[in-house]
Amino acid sequence: MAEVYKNLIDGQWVESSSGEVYENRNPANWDEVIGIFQKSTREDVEAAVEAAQRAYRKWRLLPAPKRAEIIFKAAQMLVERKEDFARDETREMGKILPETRGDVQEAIDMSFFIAGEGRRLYGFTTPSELPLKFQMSIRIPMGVAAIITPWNFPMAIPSWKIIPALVAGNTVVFKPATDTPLSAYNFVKVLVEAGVPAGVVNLVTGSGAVVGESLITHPYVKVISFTGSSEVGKHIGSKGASLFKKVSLEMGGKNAQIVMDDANLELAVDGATWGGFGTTGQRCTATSRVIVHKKVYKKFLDMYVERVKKLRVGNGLDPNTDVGPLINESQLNKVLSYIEIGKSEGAKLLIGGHRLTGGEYDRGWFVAPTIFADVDPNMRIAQEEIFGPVVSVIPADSLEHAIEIANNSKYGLSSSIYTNDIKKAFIAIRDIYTGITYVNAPTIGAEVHLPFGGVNQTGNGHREGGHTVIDIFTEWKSVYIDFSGRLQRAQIDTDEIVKVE
Ligand code: UN1
Repeated sequence: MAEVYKNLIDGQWVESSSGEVYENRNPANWDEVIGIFQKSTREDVEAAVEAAQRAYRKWRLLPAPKRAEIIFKAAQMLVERKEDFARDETREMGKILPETRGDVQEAIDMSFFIAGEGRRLYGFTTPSELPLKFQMSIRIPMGVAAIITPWNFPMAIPSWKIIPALVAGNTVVFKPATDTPLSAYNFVKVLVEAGVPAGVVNLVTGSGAVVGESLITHPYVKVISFTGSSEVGKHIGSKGASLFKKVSLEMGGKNAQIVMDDANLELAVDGATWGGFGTTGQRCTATSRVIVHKKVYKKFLDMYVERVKKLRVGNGLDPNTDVGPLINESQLNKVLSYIEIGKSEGAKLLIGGHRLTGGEYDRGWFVAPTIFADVDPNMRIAQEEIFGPVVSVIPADSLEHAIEIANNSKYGLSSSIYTNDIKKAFIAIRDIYTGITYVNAPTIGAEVHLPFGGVNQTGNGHREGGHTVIDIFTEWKSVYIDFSGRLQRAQIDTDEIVKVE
């Protein structure tokens, strides 16, 4: 019998008021039940938000370096449990072990990095226009943060949000993706064992429609941080705006890798293979368009197909596997339907293009790595996020043309250029409109201490990662301290200034 996992509310592991549960199954082998999780209700969310609101009163007053010490301890515990957590993650999410180790590592990196922020959380001072007056701007925490996360980075992405929220002095109600609740449980359990007090972090599993919706609309929730589809993000953004909540959204991508005629083609193929098919293409940073200079187009395609042919698809726990399954049946159907769309649009299918069947494949959601060539930049497969192992290759006449194609997107998360010409690299950095640009590296692989996020419909102006994430979870308060002993009027008593020695 699979283990039953509970919600965490006010420091207690509790069942949902619904009395209902759901099964979490392995996408590489759906006979395997990973665990049984709570199908939570509005009442559960209310209890969690109220607990977080109560806990906030004390947590915000604990000095930030002390809050950070707890996070530092959690980071050390994550290091100790990395291997077990990676295995759990591969079983529930499907991506290969080296990648799930990387996912846990990203949570470790974020925790150590933001634990350091506990002794910074910098504000600033600035001179006054009036004499004998001091002024500064400081950061203040906000209250209860609602954290809603996707299944593709089930420990890293929650850490990007929960850790800075806590160090900044907020309390948290966390709703993880229904497909990956075990990694959420593992992460939260570490926080509790590291010493995060009761009510400061609450975990409520269940659907977006019930749990997510009641969370984002709750009056006590001050800030919402969401990563997921642009469709859901649009809903959360507009709902949050109508309720005057701060909302940070991190959504889709249609990331392009440009390959110039002077590029190291071996390296460019490495990049397009890892960027396109790592995580089975299920990253918001995944390379889903490769824009290749016409002079090397044919050669690049030959080399790319040869390389992708060698990718071994299978269970992510098998050390021989390069590419795991898709997360669930609906993603499988979505990817297969985009492959049909590509064919009917007239793109040239070079490799893959079908579901894998036979043997272990029949028990999971496996699709062959797929490359379309001769893709027109306006085709749907070049415009819409597929979130699977499907790459569209597009020819370009020049650097300017390649950049124009790269920018022809409603998204704008990541991008990359392969070139050995420093001028071309800097022009690409200047002119590609995305939140991230790589030079001679794939579109995936952001590190936690740089701002992470995108332009256009990828985001709404916030940046996770880096010190910039602190802006999401704090408000600025400007403080003016007049020590002149008299009334001084800003903008009015301008002559007074002249009189002062
Ligand atoms: C995502 O794609 O949803 O930069 C997050 C990367 C990872 C994070 C990806 N560090 O590819």
